[in-house]
Amino acid sequence: MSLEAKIVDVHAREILDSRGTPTVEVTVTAETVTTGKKVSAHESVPSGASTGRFEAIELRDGEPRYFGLGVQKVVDHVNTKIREALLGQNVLNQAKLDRIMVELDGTDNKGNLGANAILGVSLACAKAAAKVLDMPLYRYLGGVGAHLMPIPMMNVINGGAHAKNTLDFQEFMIMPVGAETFHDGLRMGAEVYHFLKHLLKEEGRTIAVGDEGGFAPDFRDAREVFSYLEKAVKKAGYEVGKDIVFAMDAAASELYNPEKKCYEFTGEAQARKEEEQDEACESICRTADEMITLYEELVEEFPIISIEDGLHEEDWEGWQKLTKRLGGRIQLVGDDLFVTNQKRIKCGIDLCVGNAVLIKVNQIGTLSEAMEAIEMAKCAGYHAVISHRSGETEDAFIADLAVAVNAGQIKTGAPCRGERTAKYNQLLRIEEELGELSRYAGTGKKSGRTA
Ligand code: 2PG
Ligand code: MG
Repeated sequence: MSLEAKIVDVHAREILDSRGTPTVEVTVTAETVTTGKKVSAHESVPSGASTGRFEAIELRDGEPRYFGLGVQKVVDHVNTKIREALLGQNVLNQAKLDRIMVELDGTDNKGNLGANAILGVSLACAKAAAKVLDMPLYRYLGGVGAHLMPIPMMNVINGGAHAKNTLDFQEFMIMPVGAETFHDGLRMGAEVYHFLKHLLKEEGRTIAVGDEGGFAPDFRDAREVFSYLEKAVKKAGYEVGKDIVFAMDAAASELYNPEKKCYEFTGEAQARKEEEQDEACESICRTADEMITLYEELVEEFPIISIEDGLHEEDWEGWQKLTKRLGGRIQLVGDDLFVTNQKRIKCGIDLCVGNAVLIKVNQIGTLSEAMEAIEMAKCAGYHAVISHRSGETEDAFIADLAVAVNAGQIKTGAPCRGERTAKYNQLLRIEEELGELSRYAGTGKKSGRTA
């Protein structure tokens, strides 16, 4: 007889995320039928700033409290409709629980109950189930094969929608690929982060941080940022391109102007205007072709191994060109393009667009669908990168998920701000627990200092 643990309570509450904006937290309680043992687990829901148009719907109250951003309606959906539908169900039956909620919602985009309602319950159920079985979450989700520690993609310079500076591209990341272990990689990344801070300080630039913990001073453009990153890596005693490589998220949907049919770089124009007193520089616009050329140049000049959302979420043709020109050399990640949605990922695979999928559980709204999306990506030879949102909480579910599916990469911000380090610290715990079974997804060929 298979084990049964009945859901005896589902309860949601409104809490705050890392931007001081309300979000949902759900507690699920389950009782093992044979022993009467009760367990509870809670999990909260993240929220994006540069959200893709095709993401599942995040419901907000739209009332005066919290400037319309309250989630009391969502809390109510969990505490009434969803609770009623799930009471008595076996918490170990994740796929069925998720299906019940998807059917109860009845829409394609979870717009009735809210993806934030459904996801909170979905994740809390998985956590409760792991507790019923007395298993670590990554083991429950991934089974005996879960062992691969992801390379952190650490977003050390923030721009775009995550900072109020002149940087048009959103994220500039360092990846400690040369490390032999995850904890070694995390240390290398954190050291570079601190050297970067010194460099910025020395030059009198602000060291205030953006939403994901990266520094957010004004920069002229991507080239200037990557030059800084190179300097910081060298100062930290590591070899650029071998120990540490770079990645970026252009978040190009945010830059696209559909009327002008081009990508607008307002920050770059402003920086140029100030720096060169070039009054003529009102705006800088780039076509899709010019964007691809810019990426090619950057990839030539710097050891960039991954570019996310290089073009906007509806430009499949542009993405095909981008993939033809750069897909053989670097990772091209679809975030707003794929939105963790199997229909869009399938479309991308069929059109030979991109070669990696960013996985954000709240873009699709259930754990089962996110895991199916990972499976689909992997089967097609695409990488799956597990990702946080710019609005996060101290919960670390995605750390366990990254190891569970052996993703090999996790994007969860700078080594700074509690909601970012919560994920890195959970990975440290997992690595310690796995012991000799763990393997780091990097090359392990570090040439820099080993202290
Ligand atoms: C992204 C994410 C996370 P947001 O674009 O990849 O870094 O940002 O959560 O604001 O969509
Ligand atoms: Mg992105």
